[in-house]
Amino acid sequence: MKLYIYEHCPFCVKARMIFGLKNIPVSLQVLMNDDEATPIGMVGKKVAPILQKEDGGYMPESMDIVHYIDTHYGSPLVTGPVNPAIGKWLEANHPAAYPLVLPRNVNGKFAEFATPEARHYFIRKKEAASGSFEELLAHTPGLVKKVSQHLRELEPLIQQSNACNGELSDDDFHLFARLRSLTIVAGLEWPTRVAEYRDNMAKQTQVNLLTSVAQ
Ligand SMILES: N[C@@H](CCC(=O)N[C@@H](CS)C(=O)NCC(=O)O)C(=O)O
Repeated sequence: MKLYIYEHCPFCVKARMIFGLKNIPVSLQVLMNDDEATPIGMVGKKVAPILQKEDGGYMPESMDIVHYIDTHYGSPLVTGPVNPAIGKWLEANHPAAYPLVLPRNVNGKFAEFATPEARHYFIRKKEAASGSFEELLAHTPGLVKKVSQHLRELEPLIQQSNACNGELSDDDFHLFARLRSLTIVAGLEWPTRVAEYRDNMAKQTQVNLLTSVAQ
């Protein structure tokens, strides 16, 4: 199977996680960020992730990919209940996390931005929607404080370092994808239990953290 991804993309992380967790071989293919033709040719829109299944068919939507792989390859692993408090935390954290992560992505040495055209495509598109990256970066100190506070609030919600609710659930895909994105931000304070969960999930899922390119 082949999984088309962007390396910075949290939705792609969710799809990558299930392959790592189940130790299922998959070939990761990074799309250039300005390549519209390839994804449109596969699923009719410019989006990642896209799974090319063993039968040759294409499947978009990260959580559809997670559930498809989980139920079709070996015994299902994602069997635990979700905790609405995790969903609420993710929602409350997004407005502060997004403007911290977004402008840092272009300096993260990701393969999808390897050409100037691909990098400029991303900057143009995202700045049109969210404002200039320079302005977003200027808000760093306040946003780092806010997200560090969010991480403190998250700590008591994490029950185990291998499954936030004690048994692997959809929450782990959404939560680890967010925490992995946040590792590109330098200067965040990570409480011990949250850091243990982040590091253990990275190991179990075989998805790299972004600490080495943190800014
Ligand atoms: N609901 C989709 C969302 C996927 C998504 O929004 N992916 C982003 C990349 S992070 C994308 O492809 N955006 C279009 C673009 O980059 O031009 C999923 O869960 O897979």
